[in-house]
Amino acid sequence: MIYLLIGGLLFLAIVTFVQIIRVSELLSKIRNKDVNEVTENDNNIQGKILLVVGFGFLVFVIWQIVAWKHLILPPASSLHGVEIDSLMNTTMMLILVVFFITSIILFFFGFKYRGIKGRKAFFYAHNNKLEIVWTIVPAIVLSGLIVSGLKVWDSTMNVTSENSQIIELHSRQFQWAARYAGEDNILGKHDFRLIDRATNPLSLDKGDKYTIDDKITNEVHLVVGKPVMLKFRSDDVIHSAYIPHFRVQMNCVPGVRTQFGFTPTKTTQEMREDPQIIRQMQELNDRIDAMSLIEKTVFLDENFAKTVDDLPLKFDYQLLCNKICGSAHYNMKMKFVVETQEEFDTWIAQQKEVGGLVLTKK
Ligand SMILES: [Cu+2]
Repeated sequence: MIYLLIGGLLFLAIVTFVQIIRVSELLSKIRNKDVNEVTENDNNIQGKILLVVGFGFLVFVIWQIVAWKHLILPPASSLHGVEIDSLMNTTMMLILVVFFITSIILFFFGFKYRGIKGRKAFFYAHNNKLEIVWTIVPAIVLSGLIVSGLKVWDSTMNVTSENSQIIELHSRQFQWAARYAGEDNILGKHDFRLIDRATNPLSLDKGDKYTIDDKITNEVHLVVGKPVMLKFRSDDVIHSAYIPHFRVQMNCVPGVRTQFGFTPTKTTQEMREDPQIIRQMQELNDRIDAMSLIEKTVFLDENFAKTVDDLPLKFDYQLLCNKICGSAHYNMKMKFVVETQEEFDTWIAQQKEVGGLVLTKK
C-alpha cells in the first residue's frame, strides 16, 4: 500500500512539473519571447545547481562512509585474509583520493566555465607533456596495484594440502554437509551413481578403505592456527562457498573439484569478545527485540534455524552460499567453529565414522 502511495505521489509530482513548464512556455509566448532562448540568468542558475548538486553528492558519499562504517566486516580471521584486506584498503584509498580530486575539479569547472555572453571556448588541441603525465602516472600506479594483487592471489590460491587438515564441503539445493578425512587425512572416493538421499546422501564409495574412517558432520570445527584445506563438491547447480570472516570464497561446481586452503587465526570465543563483533551483535539483537513475537519466530527460524529461546543471538562463523542457486539460496548456511586443539579433539571424537558398508552400484 505504502509503495502505491509513493508511486502515486511521484506521478503527481511529475504531472505538476510538466504543467509548470507548460505555463511558463505559454507566459513566454504572451510576452513575445523565444521559449528556447537561453538567457544569462538561466546559465547562472544551472551553474549554481550543478555546484550544489555536485558537492551535495560528495558530502553524501562522505556521510555514507562515516554512517555505515559500523556495518563492515571486522579485520580478517585468517592469515591470508590480512593480506587481502590490506590490498583492498590500499586500492580503496587510491580510488577515493582520485574520485574526490576529479569530482571536485569536474563540478567546479562545470560551474566556472558556464555560458557567459560573449565568452568563447579556448581551443586547445594537444599537449605532449600532459599526455605523457596522464598516461605514465596511472600506468605506474596501476602496475603497482596489479603486481601486488597478483602476489596476494598467488599466495592465497596456491596452498598445498600437505600439512593441512582435509575437509570436504558438499553442497546441494539447499544445504551443506561436511566430511572429515579421518585419521589418515585422506578422503574416501565418491561416485554420483551411488547417491541415495536416505542412506548415502554424499554418494560415498563405502567399499573404499579410505572412506571407513571419514566422518560426516553438519557443522565444521577448526583448530585455531592450524592450516585447513576445504575441498568443494556440488550435486546439482553451481553454489559458492563463502565464509566472509575468513575472506574465503570458492565456487562449488558439479563435476569439478575446487578447493581453498587457509589458516584460521581467531577462535569463535575470541571473536565473541571483539568490541566490533559485540556492537554488531548488539545491533542485530536490538532489531530482533523490536519485532513482534510472530515476526521474531519466523525471522529466527528462517535465517538462523533458531528459536526465541536462543536469544540473544551469539556470534558464529557462518558458511554461506554466494550464488543465487534457487528459492532457498538465502538459507543455505552452515556453522563454523574455531577452537583450541583440546576442544576440537573432544568434538571430533564424538562424531561417527562412515563405516565400511559395501553398497552395490545402482
Ligand atoms: Cu547454493
